[in-house]
This record gives sequence, C-alpha cells and structure tokens, in this order.
Amino acid sequence: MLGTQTRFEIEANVLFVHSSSAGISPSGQLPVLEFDGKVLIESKVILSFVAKEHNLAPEGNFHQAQADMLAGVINDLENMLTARNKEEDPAKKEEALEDADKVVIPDKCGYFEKFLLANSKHGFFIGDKLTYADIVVFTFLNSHFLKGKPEGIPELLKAFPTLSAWYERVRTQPKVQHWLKTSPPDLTGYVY
Ligand SMILES: N[C@@H](CCC(=O)N[C@@H](CS)C(=O)NCC(=O)O)C(=O)O
Repeated sequence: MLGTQTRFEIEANVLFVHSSSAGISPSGQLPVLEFDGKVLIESKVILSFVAKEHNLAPEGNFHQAQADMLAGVINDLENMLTARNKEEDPAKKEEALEDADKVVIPDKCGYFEKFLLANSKHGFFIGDKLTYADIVVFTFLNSHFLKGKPEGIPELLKAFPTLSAWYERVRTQPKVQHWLKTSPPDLTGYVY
C-alpha cells in the first residue's frame, strides 16, 4: 500500500521496504529493497538480485539472461495491464482489459509453451530446478487469474498442456504452497 511502511524480514541482512513516504526510494516508486544500508529499485532487478542471494538463479550468464528475458516479458504484461486499467472511459477500459485476457496474455502463454518445449528438460523453465524465471511467470499467472489462490489452475492455461503441467509443478512445490497459504498477497485493486 502506498504511503505506509511495511518491512518483511527475509534474512538478517535483507529487508523489503514498501514505502514511498519514508523517502527510501530514490525514484519515489515501489518496490524498494534495502540491503546493507543501500537501496535497489525496479521489481525485476530486485527479483534477480534476491534470487541470486538465495540460490534461486539459473547457472551461467546465458541462462540468467533467459530468466531476465522472461521477467521482461512479464514486466511488459504488467505495464500493459496498468496502462489499460487507467483508461477513464469504463466501456473502453472493459474492452481493453478483456482484450488483455483473451488476446495479449494468451499470446504470451503460447510463447511460454514454446519456450518450455524448446528448453525445459526437467519441468522448469531453465535448468533442473525452480528459479526466479518460474517464480516470476507463476506469480503473474496466479495473481492475475486466481488472485493468489493456492489451489487450481487458470482456465486459460488449459489450452497449453506443457504450460499447465509446469504451472501445476510450480504450484505444488512445498515452499510455493507454504507461501501461498501463509502470506497470500493482498491484491485488492490490482490488475495483476
Ligand atoms: N518499473 C517499475 C515500476 C514501479 C511502479 O510503477 N511502482 C508503483 C507501485 S506498483 C509506484 O510506485 N507508483 C507510485 C509512483 O509512481 O509514484 C518496477 O517494476 O518496479
């Protein structure tokens, strides 16, 4: 929530700070990560940094670039939804958001399906373990379509069998289930 300050301690020296009013964010935007007294902004930069700190990054520069590429695709979808949600004409807004759900996001799901078919040998987007590539795509699909629910699968994914199986695999990871059940995101008013 903008204007209030919340800290979630992840490790002794890693704190998430959601606050623009505290003046910690150099750009005034959220989220902000404070680490060892210094700050990082930009959600996907924070994501890859925290992942690297916690053994959730793929091995090697090329695989990390692939993870950043997937995070960039999600970032574009988030920006698209934010922009369409700001449309002031209610009818145009509804049409634009419906187009997002029926055309733009399914198109990207087709890309994720192809990416998995071409790259995934172990059931995850990259390499043989869960990485931030899986986390960023899963979190987007789960929060946008299922509003953080730990059960089920977004209806849209049923047209993409490999992506569906991947979603189920990520969803049932014990730590993902624990996170969804114990810290469900507050998505009130969010379009993603
Ligand atoms: N590209 C940035 C976008 C950040 C952003 O738009 N943050 C919003 C909240 S979700 C914000 O701080 N809005 C208030 C503002 O821009 O002043 C990221 O991914 O972190």
